[in-house]
Order: sequence, then C-alpha cells, then structure tokens
Amino acid sequence: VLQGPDARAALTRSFDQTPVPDAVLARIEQTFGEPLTPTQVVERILADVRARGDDALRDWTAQLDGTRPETLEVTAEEIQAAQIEPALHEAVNLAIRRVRAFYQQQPAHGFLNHGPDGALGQLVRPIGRVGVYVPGGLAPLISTLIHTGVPAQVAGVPEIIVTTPPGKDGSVHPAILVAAREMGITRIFKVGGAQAVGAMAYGTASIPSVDKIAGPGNLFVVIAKRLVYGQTGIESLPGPTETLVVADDTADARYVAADLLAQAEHNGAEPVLVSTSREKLLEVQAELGQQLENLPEPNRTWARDSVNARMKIVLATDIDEALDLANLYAPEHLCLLTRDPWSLLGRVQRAGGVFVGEASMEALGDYVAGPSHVMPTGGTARFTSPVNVRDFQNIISVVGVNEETLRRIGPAAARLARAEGLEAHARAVESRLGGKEQ
Ligand code: HSO
Ligand code: ZN
Repeated sequence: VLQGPDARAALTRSFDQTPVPDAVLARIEQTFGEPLTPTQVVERILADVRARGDDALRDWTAQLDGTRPETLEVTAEEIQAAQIEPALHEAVNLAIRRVRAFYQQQPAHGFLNHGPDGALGQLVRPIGRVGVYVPGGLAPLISTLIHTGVPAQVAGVPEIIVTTPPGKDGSVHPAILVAAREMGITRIFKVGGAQAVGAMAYGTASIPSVDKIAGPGNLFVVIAKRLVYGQTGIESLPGPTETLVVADDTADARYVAADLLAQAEHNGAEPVLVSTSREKLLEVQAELGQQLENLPEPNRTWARDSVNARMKIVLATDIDEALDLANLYAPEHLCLLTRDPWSLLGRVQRAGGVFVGEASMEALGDYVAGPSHVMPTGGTARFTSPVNVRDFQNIISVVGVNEETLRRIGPAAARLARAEGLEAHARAVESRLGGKEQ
C-alpha cells in the first residue's frame, strides 16, 4: 500500500519511459531473432509497408497474426452475409444510437461574423477520409468501431475505412461486420498492428491512404501512429487502458473490485485504487482475490497479469488528497465510488472520463452510455481529450476585412513587417493603402 510521497512517485508517469512488458520483449526477440526495441520493430514494419505495399501486409499478418489474407479487403458479400444473434444485434444498434445521440449534442459549428471590420470567422469542414483502427488480439473490440466511427460520421466525414487484425482463422468477427453494416461503412481490411497504420498512412494497392487515423491499439500501434504523424493525422495516442477508482469508506468493495477487474482483463491494463480508508483497501483486496478466482479462463489469466504486474494501491489521507493524486496520474478512467461523488466533480482536472457513482460503472461507458470509450491513456489526458466530433473536423480561418478596416489596421501590419525585416510584406500591405507609390 502506497502513501504520501511514495504514492505521488508511483502515480507520476512518463509516457516515454513506460516499461515494456517482459512478455512483449521476449516475443520480439523470438520473432526477429534479436533484441530490438518496439520502436525499431515498428520502423522496420513501416519501411517495409512503404516499400512493398500489400505483399508486406500479407507477410507481416502471416508472421504476427498467424494467418495469411490473400485478399485484404472484406468483400461486400461477406459484410452483407454477416449474422449475429438477435439480442447482440439489438445491443449493437442501441450502442450506435446512443453514441450518435451523444455526439449530435457536441457543438461543432463555425462562425462568420459580418461586422464593421468586414468578415472574420472559421469554416468547419469534415476531414475527407478517416481510417479507424479496431483492435483485435485478445478480444475483437466491436464497440471500438462504434465509439470511433460514429463521432466521425457525426462530424460529416464522407469516407471511413476500417482496419482490424484477422483472427487465427483469417476472418473478422461477424459482430464487427454487422456493426459496420449498420453504420453504413463498406470498406474493412483484415490487417492490424503497425502494418495497418503504415498502410493507412502511405496507402497500398488495396488500402487507400487516409487523412487521419483514429482508434486505440497496443504498444506497436501507438508507436506507429506517432511515427506516421505528419504523413497523416492522428487523433491521439490511446494505448493500453487504465482505471483509477477513488473509493471512500462508504464504497461497496464488491463494486470496487469488479470495476478494477473489468479493466484489468484488457491486455496491458493498469488498475489503480485510491482509498481514504485502510479497512476499505483490505476489503477490496480480499474481494479482488475472490472475484479473480471466479473469473473463467482465459480472462482470469489476463486480469491476474494486470493486477500482479501493474496494479497500484494507494491510501490517501483524505478525499482532497485522493483527488490530487487522481489529477496527478491523469487516468483514462476516473471512477468515483464515494459518499457524495457529484460533490467531487469540480475537483476533477485531468482524466479521459469521469464515472460518477455506483450506477455509472466504466464498463457501461465502454459500450452504451454515449461518450466514446476511446480516451487518453498514459497520462496524455493532461493535453488531449476523448475521441470526439472535433477530431474529425478541420477549421479554416476566414479573413475578409473591408477597405476601411484595412486603412485602420494596415499600417500596423506594415510596421510589424519592417520590424521583422520583411520588406515585401510591408509593401504588399501598403500597395493597397494608396498614397505610397512603390
Ligand atoms: N475499456 C476499453 C474499451 C473497451 N472495453 C472496449 C471493452 N471494449 C478502453 O477504454
Ligand atoms: Zn473496457
């Protein structure tokens, strides 16, 4: 149990120095025959995709996902034929509807103010083509397609493509295909990992390059997104998930444990518990042990790995310190299981999402609450936001002043230009001001 300065140290993060799990390093060495860093691996993959296009995608997919897709694109017939049980299909539709309804409320319009100055404003335009990365791996994240694609659609993006790693049998989970169909998305590619990011950045014969790549992924996907930025846009760097639960003495230990385990079963997850009560910490730890035992495999192994490798347990002196620590850590998810959680909202400064009270568990937010579950991880909530409509729009500044205004403000521009040593700028302004022949 961490306290005081130790707790602060444990919750102070460095994105660049996040330790790479041993299992990942071992897998790299096994695959490449030498101990490369994840960044070196991604650089190799990206260079290969750039040079060899589709063939590189097939080779890396065979190597890393254990299946070789001859055609990379899911056919229209496959999408059309995909079926899932009716209750799941309804759940997919409910999620789509609720995420859409949520983002339709986000103000995302421009302005153009015609006033005495003429007109100044901002045009808002959707991004042309967006690539959504849907993680596969341990679990096919059906909901991630919805939680990334729907905000893009609300923004007005005309073309959305999807990449997702195929399962060992070479197929994409039918629920992902059904969700895409319900959303009206028609282009889905069976490629994941850094190679998918490379394909969307550079384009290949099968996969068109996109203007922006969105969606979460594992360490390699995050590194790849960072490396291709500039060639294409990225919305943020959402990586392995994390949840920080603030629990006081009134919290129900069963719920606290359940919420921590729910995130722990994600690959690479970091569960954090901050409590103001030592008894509660002990209670939750006992609950955690028990609930872990009751999880079926393979989930138990996944969750236990996160708990053993990365879980942090903190005892705070009071609720103020608990919130300070939460703001320091800047968690992807901040869950408030306290006496009066609404009273704490004003103290929340840094988090991807805040989950207020017992009825609003993070797992609900993962699926059907409304806001996108793609939220900033790794402490990036200090400067970025959950996926939202603005991620899929560009702003274009409009400058349209009238002549009267030009006469009033032009001389200042010319003066600033000469102070910068930029004579041609000054003359461009003065040529319109008259009286000063060049
Ligand atoms: N909690 C994950 C998202 C997710 N959970 C998808 C289930 N499916 C990252 O926020
Ligand atoms: Zn989740």
